[in-house]
Amino acid sequence: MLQADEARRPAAGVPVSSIDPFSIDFFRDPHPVHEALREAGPVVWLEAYESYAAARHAEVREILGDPATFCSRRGVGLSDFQREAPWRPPSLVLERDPPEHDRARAVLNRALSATVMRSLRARFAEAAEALAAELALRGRFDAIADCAEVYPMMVLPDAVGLSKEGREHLLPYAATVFNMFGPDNELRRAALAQMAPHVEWVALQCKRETLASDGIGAMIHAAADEGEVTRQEAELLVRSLLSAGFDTTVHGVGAAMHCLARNPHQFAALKADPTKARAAFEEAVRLESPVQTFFRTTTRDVELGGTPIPEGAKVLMLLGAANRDPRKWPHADR
Ligand code: OVV
Repeated sequence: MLQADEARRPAAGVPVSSIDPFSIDFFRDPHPVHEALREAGPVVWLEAYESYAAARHAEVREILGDPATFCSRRGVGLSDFQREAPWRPPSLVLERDPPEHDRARAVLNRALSATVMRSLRARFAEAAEALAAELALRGRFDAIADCAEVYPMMVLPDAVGLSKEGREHLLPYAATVFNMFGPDNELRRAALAQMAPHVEWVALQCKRETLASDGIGAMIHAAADEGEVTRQEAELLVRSLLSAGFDTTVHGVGAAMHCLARNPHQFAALKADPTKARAAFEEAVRLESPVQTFFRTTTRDVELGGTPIPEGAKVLMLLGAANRDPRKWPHADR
């Protein structure tokens, strides 16, 4: 059992940091702070949040590979669902651990299978060509507002089978979900203050009656017809697509454009050999980490990178820092 004051300070010798990885100032230029946290040690104590943090690749991998010890079901934000009620019913994939996670994940995997992706490919490619042609005509454009935020909206809502009305709720909803993972700061309070209409629209979109009969949403509901999940679970799985499918895609496309714009030689190499597109995208996602952080909660006393961590502790994985760990990649920033 966790002693109240045991959770409030780390074991002797654990590096302590006063850095706030959820402040606007930090987001402006996270890389020097990531480096400082990586170099401080394998595990760092974040004074501001009384939680542990891992910024190196090896420890982040260890955490991600051991869900029995570093669990998701107590929430992957700062809030511990065992102490505080979650702001929405927990996600069946994000906020669950094996084996429950795998049952829900299997339903999503089928709805997002290679076969389904192949059936979408022509439409997705046509939309990409049309947008690229239009942007090329303009000559100059904002890669985020005019491309990264536009393209997913051209293809994903139709693929899921959402109603035409109200799609402007999607990106604000996703931003809400991600800001709610953080501490009680300005960003989270702003998310809380404006979320109601987005939450309401998304809940309605998750219903079988609202979804088109030939989309990815309907495929998820078909698993409820088979008794594999309940109707309510099917709705929550559709909600996962609407929570995690849009904003991450915007940031993935945005990361790729950002990296190619800043590395003209790499852009030229890609144009010379377009078969490298997949590798280039993966590398952009490594460099910019569209999802920057998630927490886990310890289910037992454990040692991580030689640091003892008590049961019931929040451990922040700094995915963006781990993705640029020179211990893993000698030229991690390149
Ligand atoms: C990976 C991720 C991020 C945000 C939300 C969800 C998943 C979800 O399942 O709702």
